[in-house]
Amino acid sequence: MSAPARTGALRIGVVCYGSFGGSGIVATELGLAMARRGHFVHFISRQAPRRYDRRLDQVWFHGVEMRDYPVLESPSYTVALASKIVEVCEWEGLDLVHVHYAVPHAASALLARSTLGARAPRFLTTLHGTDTTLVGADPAYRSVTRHAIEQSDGVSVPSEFLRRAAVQRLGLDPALPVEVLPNFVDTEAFAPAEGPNGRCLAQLFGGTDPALTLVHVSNFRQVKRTVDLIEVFARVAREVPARLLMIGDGPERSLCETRLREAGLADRARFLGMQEHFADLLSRTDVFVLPSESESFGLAALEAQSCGVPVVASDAGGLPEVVADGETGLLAPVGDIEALSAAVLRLARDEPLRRAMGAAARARVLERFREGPVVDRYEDWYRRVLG
Ligand code: GMT
Repeated sequence: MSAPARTGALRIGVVCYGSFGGSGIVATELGLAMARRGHFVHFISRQAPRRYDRRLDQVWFHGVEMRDYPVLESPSYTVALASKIVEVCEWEGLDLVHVHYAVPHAASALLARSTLGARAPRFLTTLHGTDTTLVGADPAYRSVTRHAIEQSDGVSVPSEFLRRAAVQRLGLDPALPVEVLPNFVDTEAFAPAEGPNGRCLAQLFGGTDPALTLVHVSNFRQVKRTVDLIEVFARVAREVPARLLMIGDGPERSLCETRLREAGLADRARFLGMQEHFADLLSRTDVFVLPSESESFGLAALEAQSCGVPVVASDAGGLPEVVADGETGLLAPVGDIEALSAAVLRLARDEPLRRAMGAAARARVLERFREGPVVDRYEDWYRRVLG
């Protein structure tokens, strides 16, 4: 297998979760962007990543086969994934394998590299958030996850926050070189609304009342604190005409719907569930709200800002690196319902401020988080690791 020229096409393996989570989206969008640049990209996961585009040349998907036998406690995804990585490396002659979300992907990669020996490609690991702050930090996973990350040929994180958290929570060697490569967004796909405003929202809410539309997008896991958002919405709706758009699905969704019904506000909210294409709708809302307990970055907040929608969020984790407090949105302490509500009401009552923050949000995304320049940085990282 000839070593890739520093400028030649690379053969890249991408390991990720195919689910809707931010890490799967970043992994998929990065892989597709690399394929559009002429590289050969092989996705390896349980199910095809959500935004995986089968029409693109030079993109393949390899499903991890899980086999269950009575003797096994449970099918071993870690071993099955490692075997699939070995197989794809051997058959496709990969130059590097980039795993997203360390648990258990970094361990599978380490196992695959050990199996391949001298034939092994380079292995890179990107930490995405809960693999570091929650799951990976759990004593049940911590020691092997830390070791596997430290054995990677390269490590990246999306924020300075997560770089620090990897040392503080996972005990990663502080001397380990870690690249900070932020989430990125297709600023043409996620762009400010054009044409008559509110068309879609009027259909959705069955009326064109000039209500302020709050929006939230997530996997409704506990870490998102979506119930806080319901509390905030109830306070805001008492003060101004408001409606709430909830996009995504997950364990806390039913509780949110129950709380809204209890508050007599169910008619003011729409839950759309998982959505593949929601950028146009997102661009027609007024304030994006993300009250998370923790966020390594906050990809959904980035996508909202790219649409020119100001963000009200908790000052958790990497969010202050994404939302410029007072410039592109407003931040408040985690769990502080009063402060979050006051921030939303401040934007609700000041349209010029809301528009100015939306414009500043768009400008900042174009300057710092546009897909092209960030993918350039990933590609540069790949080539540096390949030497
Ligand atoms: O947002 C989620 O909870 C899904 C999670 C994941 O692991 O896929 O997303 C993480 O990775 C995203 C992409 O790097 C980040 O934008 C999210 O902030 C991060 N989530 C958390 O840290 C909770």
